[in-house]
Amino acid sequence: MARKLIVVSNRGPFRTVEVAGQPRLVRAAGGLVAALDPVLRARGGVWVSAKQAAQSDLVADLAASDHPYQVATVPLSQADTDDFYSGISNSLIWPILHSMPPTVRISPAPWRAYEKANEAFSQAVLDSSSLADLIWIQDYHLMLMPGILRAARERARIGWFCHIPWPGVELFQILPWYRQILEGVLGSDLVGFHTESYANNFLACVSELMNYQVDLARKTVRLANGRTVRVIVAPIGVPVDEIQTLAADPRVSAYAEHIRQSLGRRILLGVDRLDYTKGIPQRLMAFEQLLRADRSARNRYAFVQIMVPSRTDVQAYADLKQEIDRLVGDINGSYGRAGRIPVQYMYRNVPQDKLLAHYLAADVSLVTPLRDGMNLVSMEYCTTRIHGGGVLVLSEFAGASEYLDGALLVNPYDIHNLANTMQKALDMPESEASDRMISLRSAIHKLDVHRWADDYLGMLERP
Ligand code: ADQ
Repeated sequence: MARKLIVVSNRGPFRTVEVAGQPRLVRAAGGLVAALDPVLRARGGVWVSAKQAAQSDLVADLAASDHPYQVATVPLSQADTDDFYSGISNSLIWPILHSMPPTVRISPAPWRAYEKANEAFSQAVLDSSSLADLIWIQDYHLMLMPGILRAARERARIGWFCHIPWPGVELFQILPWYRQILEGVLGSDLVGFHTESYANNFLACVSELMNYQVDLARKTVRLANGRTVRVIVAPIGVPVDEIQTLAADPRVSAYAEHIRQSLGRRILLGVDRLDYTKGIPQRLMAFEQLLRADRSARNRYAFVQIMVPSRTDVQAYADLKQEIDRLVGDINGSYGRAGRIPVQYMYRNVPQDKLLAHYLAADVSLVTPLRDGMNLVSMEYCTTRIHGGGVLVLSEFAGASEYLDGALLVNPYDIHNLANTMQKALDMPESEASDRMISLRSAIHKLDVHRWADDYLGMLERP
């Protein structure tokens, strides 16, 4: 019998919204939830995550319902959450792992909150699991957890997966706690990354900063106590069948048609969490160049940017929102007229069927992050193109660019080239777009998220 799966991540599968004055749980946005929710639905298990305000009773109701997997929550104080989540994880670790060193000062106080949070998550897992279970820890918020669990349960099967990039040694060691972090991650049996270069960067950090034997060819680390940690490249994908089924729903295609009719122009689409790694201002500046270069462009093209609010309590995110608002205002002020607004901009969570309708409606998908672990939006776009067509413009700094043959690759820092690539995508002959999409869709099928989980968990299960 398959072992029970315990998935652990900071954010869980739900967020709370208010409907008619009552709190209600809906699926959270973001790549990690988009990937793991279908896996747990198919396989069952427990998802352990931080308790969000107002969620506890609703989660208890879920336990009593026929939800396909269990949900357990870890209570953290508001002060610890602020320091652990916003202070350390999202203000320091996130930018450094994306090779974007922060300008904030590193102070010793919040690190204790990161340790405490990792201890609290570990205790919750120890309380709700047995030695036979597979424990799969997700992402950079919980890098100490494998080490804490290992100290408590020497023979547990523990995996850790990094959803974001791993930088080179010189950047990683900016984090004053780099030893503790590496020691923590190495509590795992299996460490996973999206790409070869992230895995190699991690091994280089272990090799240069720790006193352990690293075998670069085999991707293993031998610890002082003789235990071996395996490092693997396990590129994530999207739930292909689920997305295709939804994309084929006539209500979704009718809504896509409605979007096309109401805009009445060819559509370029951006879909992102609002994050400075996603390159949204650069994309807007490139669109502005395209409009500036050709007076007729404003009548022919519309740019739809959908952004989900994210980390609003971190200053850099609030600043970015202002910058984007200003850019959108400038472009629409300069090039728009009644009924012909160049940039249509939504800043909210969009339900999945509506999101897929936008993918279906879009002639060009602009996925141009400055750096991105993988990027699921690029794959969601190609998965919805069940009738072929559509062009993907993809940053060469997204992990996905290593797998998605058929995309038009761009350097998102080079605004001029980005504008030219947008134009090239819009002008691409149908036969070329169709050939490229065939190649992209073949890559997407190989990257299916269920295959990703099966491969990873299969390896974690084997000692
Ligand atoms: P993210 O940084 O969140 O994920 P991404 O992989 O693109 O980035 O996933 C974003 C998800 O949010 C997609 O499923 C998208 O559909 C959804 N989304 C975006 N805007 C939305 C909106 N307005 N409303 C509703 N949903 C919206 C992290 C890493 C990535 C990595 C994933 C998975 O940063 O590099 O690919 O984890 O490992």
